[in-house]
Amino acid sequence: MAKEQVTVPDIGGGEAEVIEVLVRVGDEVGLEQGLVVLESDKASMEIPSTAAGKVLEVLVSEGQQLAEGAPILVVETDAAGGEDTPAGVAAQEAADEAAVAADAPAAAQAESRPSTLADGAAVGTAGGAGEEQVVPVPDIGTDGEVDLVEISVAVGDSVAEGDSLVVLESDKASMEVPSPAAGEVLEIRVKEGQKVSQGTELLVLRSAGGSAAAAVPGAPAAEKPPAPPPQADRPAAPPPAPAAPVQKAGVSAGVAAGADVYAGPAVRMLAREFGIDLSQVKASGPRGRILKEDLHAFSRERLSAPAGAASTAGIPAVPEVDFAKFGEVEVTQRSKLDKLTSDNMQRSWLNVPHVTQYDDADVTELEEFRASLKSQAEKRGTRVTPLPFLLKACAVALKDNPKFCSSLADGGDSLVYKKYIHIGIAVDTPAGLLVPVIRDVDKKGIWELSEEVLEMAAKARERKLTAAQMQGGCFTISSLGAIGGTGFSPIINTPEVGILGVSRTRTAPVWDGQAFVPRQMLPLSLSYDHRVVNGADAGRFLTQVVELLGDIRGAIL
Ligand code: CAO
Repeated sequence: MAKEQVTVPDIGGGEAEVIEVLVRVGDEVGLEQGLVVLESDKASMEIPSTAAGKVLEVLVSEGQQLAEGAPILVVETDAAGGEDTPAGVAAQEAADEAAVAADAPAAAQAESRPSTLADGAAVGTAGGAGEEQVVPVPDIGTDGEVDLVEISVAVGDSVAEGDSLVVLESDKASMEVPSPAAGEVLEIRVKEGQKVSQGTELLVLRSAGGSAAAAVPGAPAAEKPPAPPPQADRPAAPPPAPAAPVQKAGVSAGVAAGADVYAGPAVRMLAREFGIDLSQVKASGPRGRILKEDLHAFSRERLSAPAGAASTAGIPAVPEVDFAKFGEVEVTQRSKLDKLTSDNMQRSWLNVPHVTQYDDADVTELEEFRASLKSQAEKRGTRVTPLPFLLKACAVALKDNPKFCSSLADGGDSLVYKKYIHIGIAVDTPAGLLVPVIRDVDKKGIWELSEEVLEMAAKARERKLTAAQMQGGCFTISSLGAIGGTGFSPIINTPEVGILGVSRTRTAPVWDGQAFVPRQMLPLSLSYDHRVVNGADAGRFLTQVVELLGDIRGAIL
């Protein structure tokens, strides 16, 4: 009998979080058996055992950050030898190396080494828009074959650079292959279910721009633009969107597709075996990860449901209609972001009893003050819209009305009061709705907020927001002021409990006690979760926001 310590192999540098521990003390493990699931910001991966035997000690727990070499567990093996003998260590190192070669997370590896296949070989004239290029499977960190589990595009689709083209899956990781350039899909050269390896030609793309397509066959990889690392099995646009928060979307590709779903390779494989569409499964794992138990629960629920049962929450499904019977139609695929938003809107609408309260703020003086800042703003290279003032006013009201800064927990038994003031702003982008979060609004001034709003909105429109930049909001502002309208009822961005809708400022006659005078009136609508916030709380909150906007000194002092 000997004791062997299993450590984290080369995971491509940096640290990764333990999101699942797959074994317990006393378990018998075999060589290559998954021990823990690690997740970095690029990939999630199962770490295989480099020793066979009985688990004596588990040295990690969920949530812990691990780097290469960190001990995971101690296994009692059949081999003769002392504890941690040099031979044992050498064997361990050899095994680690083998594990790296075979199993290291594809995404992490792809990131840590130069791309050998860059992003596609041009088959047309090099350079310039309209060029055709073949997109192959990039360096996926293994020479072996992996399954092509989903084709995310169709011939004729327009794709942006970085859009997912296909989803690949090995027994250790799943990853999306991003488009190397913006363009149109001319031909698809693979089928779902097919085995592929590095270099397999996936599709032909006619590039819209030309820069990425300027790669010439045979040119050294280093001269080509680096391939964006394959994305891990996480939704592309994670967290909140106002009424469009995180969570996973449905995937149209049918049973067990779920490329937008956050789940590990083993779960995806099981879902395919069971014929389960992962987008329908409720996740209970950390940060919305679907676990095997969730699949079992889903199957049990489905089996016990009466035949022909209604859709989720017992609500009868809207029947599908063949609109082509009535005239010409065009069917388009919805973007992932649209589907995420759709799911989140529905979840919030069905789960949360919404009430919306309306009021108008007299922003006449505020608008004068804002106008007076114009030349200063130009000098600073920024511009000041009403939004930073709304952020400041809400920050004060959130502090004074802490229920608006809370979320339900423990199935409704507890309320979590957040001591920070992070506010999300809904941003309308060509791809759909995104909600970057402005942190510590209470601690920032108008100039800083103006710059941050502009920066976040620009990042949102360029799809450059990180997951972290869309998480942690306490409250959301959805401003349609630049677009128009006199009022609307925003849907709460759960698990937050309030959202402020902002419509267009208009000049309205206001009675000053002696006469009607023209005033600049800003329509506001506050939707709140009536399980947490009652009407009086909401009345106080909105009245305070209106007062602060009427005399902004109270908010910015
Ligand atoms: N009334 C009148 N004018 C307004 C206004 C209001 N309430 N709010 C903004 N404006 C003006 C701005 O002042 C700016 O004009 P000036 O440059 O002359 O000052 C102009 O409208 C354009 O503003 P903007 O849109 O560039 O900036 P913003 O700070 O008002 O908003 C952002 C930023 C990102 C919130 C906005 O661009 C956006 O995407 N809004 C849509 C949000 C959305 O879709 N909500 C719905 C979610 S639920 O489906």
